[in-house]
Amino acid sequence: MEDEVRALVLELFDVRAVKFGQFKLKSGLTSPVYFDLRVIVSYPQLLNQVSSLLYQCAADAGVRYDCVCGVPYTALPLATIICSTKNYPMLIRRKEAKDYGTKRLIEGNIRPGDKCLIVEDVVTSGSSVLETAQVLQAEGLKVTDAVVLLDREQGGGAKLADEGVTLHPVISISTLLSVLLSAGRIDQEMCSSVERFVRENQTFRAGQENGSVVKRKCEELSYSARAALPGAHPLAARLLRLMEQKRSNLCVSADVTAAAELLELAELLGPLMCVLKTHVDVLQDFTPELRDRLQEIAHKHDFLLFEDRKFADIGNTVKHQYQGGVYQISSWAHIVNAHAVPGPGVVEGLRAVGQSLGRGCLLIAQMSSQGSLATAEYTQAVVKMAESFPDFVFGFISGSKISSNPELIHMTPGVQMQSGGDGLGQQYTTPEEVIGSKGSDIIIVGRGIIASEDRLKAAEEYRKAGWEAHLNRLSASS
Ligand code: 5BU
Repeated sequence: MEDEVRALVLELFDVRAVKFGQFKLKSGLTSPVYFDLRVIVSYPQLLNQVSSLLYQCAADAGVRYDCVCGVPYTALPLATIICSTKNYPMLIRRKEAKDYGTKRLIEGNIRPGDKCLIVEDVVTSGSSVLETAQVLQAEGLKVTDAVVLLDREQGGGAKLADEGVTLHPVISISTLLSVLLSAGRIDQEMCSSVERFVRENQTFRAGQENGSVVKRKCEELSYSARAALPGAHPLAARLLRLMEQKRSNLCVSADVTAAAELLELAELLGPLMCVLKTHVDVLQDFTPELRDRLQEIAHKHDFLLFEDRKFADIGNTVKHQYQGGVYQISSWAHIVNAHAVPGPGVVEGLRAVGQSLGRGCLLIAQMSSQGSLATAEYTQAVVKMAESFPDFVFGFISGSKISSNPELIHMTPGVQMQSGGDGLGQQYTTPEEVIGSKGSDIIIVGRGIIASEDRLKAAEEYRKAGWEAHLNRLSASS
């Protein structure tokens, strides 16, 4: 297969499926190499050649399977050719977020218990393959192997192995570089620059500690390191910086009904929190002066204001709800949140108002309440939606870390010192669990503080618990 791989690398270079230069990636990073394998559909022979090598790669590794599924979209024609020439049944994974909930996620004849081989064009972090594997597994299929044309060797193989999926690459980036270098298509300088990029942009690695395999996510960075990432939203960067300075990942949910009490809380707890979360529509005496005072106190104690409005309408309506009405939320709240249920229009409407004001939005990917209808597929679709609005969406409301992108912030409600519930569906998890085990960034605490006799003391206890859990997580990953 070696000669065939060599010939294929040169061909991919010649049709510009592999490019060298300076490319801005979705993550905000600038990469010296870029793979655009979509172009191969224009070259039927190349398409056949790639498919045949993918099939051969699985065969050489002794992988046995009953059906094949390509990761949408570039790998779809590759999986089709393998299935049609080698006589395997194919499954198609739907990717359209708008279809979640109403249409099947997998098309084709699913026979639970069958083993499905995943086909992919390029693997970086492994998350697309993993998502497809999880959707297939949710339908009762077994997924243990994936074949990929090109492995960027940035940690995807290790991440997938960690999840029980073995990755079989036809071409690794090191092979690609050495073939192109020896054929004179790139020079040593370019080769070294790509090697450095790969080394410095690892997304996952597994290490040995005390004889047991310990998972280490390389994105386990301090808040200030995350603030300095090139793709961080300015509001996220500001929040991460102030969290580090104040040693606080505590968001206080000030669910009170009197304006004076809200201001009192903001003043009292200001030094301890990074965010003050409000529900202004439960106040019986909201006034424009309250807005101004809140902003002054937020400025004085350096925290952000988050109106937990949970927008969930069409773009045009949320635009008015955000900007106008009695509360004029966009004029004072640094952060708002939105349900993804209406589709991307809800974010587009909010962004039209908030982006120029430097505001940011969190998408609600999971809720803390019992019986929440947010399924794993829904949450995945929300992550995708967030990724498509990096200039406005800077994170999630979720129970745990749902995106490995360190530029995105996870905030978790339903936090109290003791786990349990409130009798109305709320479910509580402890700060240690939320930050330490679930990998979230910020704890949102309401009644744990507000219903306490000594609010200041309670807030300090939550701040300390959240901060220590963060420090422990950092030291466990270093
Ligand atoms: P609690 O008193 O800590 O239970 O208050 C939690 C706050 O977080 C409250 O304002 C809720 O409206 C808010 N919240 C939540 O509890 N769960 C969710 O999934 C979301 C918001 Br989204």
